[in-house]
Amino acid sequence: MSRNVIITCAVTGSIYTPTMSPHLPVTGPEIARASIDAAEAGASIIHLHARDPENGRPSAKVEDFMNFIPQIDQASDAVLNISTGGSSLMSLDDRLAPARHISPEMCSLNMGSMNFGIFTLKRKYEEWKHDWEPELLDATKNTTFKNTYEDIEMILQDLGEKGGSKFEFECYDMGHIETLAFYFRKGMVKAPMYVQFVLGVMGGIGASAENLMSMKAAADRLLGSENYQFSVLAAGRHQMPLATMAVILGGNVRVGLEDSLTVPPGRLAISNAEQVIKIRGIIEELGYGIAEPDEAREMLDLKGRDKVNRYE
Ligand code: KMH
Ligand code: ZN
Repeated sequence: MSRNVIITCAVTGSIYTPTMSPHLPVTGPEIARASIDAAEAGASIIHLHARDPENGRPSAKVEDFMNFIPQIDQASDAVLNISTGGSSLMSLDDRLAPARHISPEMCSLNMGSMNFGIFTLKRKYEEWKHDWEPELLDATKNTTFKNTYEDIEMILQDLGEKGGSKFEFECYDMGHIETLAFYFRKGMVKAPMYVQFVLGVMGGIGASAENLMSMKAAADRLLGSENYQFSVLAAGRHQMPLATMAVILGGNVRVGLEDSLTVPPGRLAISNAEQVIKIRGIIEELGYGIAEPDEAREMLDLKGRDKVNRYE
């Protein structure tokens, strides 16, 4: 039986840096344009981080988010999904400020503390556009991406229970699925859950077909297949192959320059929309359809666009 697949596009993130690709959106207008084009290409959810418009450094300032949220909202009906992960070097309070302000239909929720190593990206480059880039990459050798039980509970209560946002549960390892199951059993998380299996981040599970199968089997067992939808995000060159596997396994996909700067067979993607078009083509070739934003809203039981604070 045919079904429709949700494409999420994560347009800029906080992992890659401006030196690594001239196509990485940085300013408000660039992030807005990238998001609108990705939505037009078929993404029904846009996962958003902000950057300092002067130098591209990851930013959690509400004003930087407000330089693209209204524009995206006016030009498309895509679901806005605001990161609460920010970057592993930000404090939790800073990370949460944009989602607290916007009260989006969706936001990310990282399901455990971990080493989030991006220092190995440094070796490919000799010259940098900005001093902060190599410094930030190096700093991830000695920082923990902190997502304690207390942090998770605070986000579930503040943004979920009070704000009505639903979550993209970012699971980088098997234990993160166990933690999600713990909160589901406690009644602090309700079905339908949207679980993002994240593969290939250094410090988390590796990007392989076997690992994806194991994560899905664990989620089926611990959460119950009727209680959740899954999506797959694989870092770097693994992005398209594992997204394709996600579709075949009954799941959804996430692409975007947050997770990979390239398109197969390994050249820089010229835009986020290019990655959306690539995975959309694969999905349609396999005989599946694309979920429109309102269908994604229904599948994930979202509160609706009218309950998002976009403007102040
Ligand atoms: N950067 C991805 C590996 C978040 O924004 O909360 C995971 C992510 C985290 O998207
Ligand atoms: Zn993110």
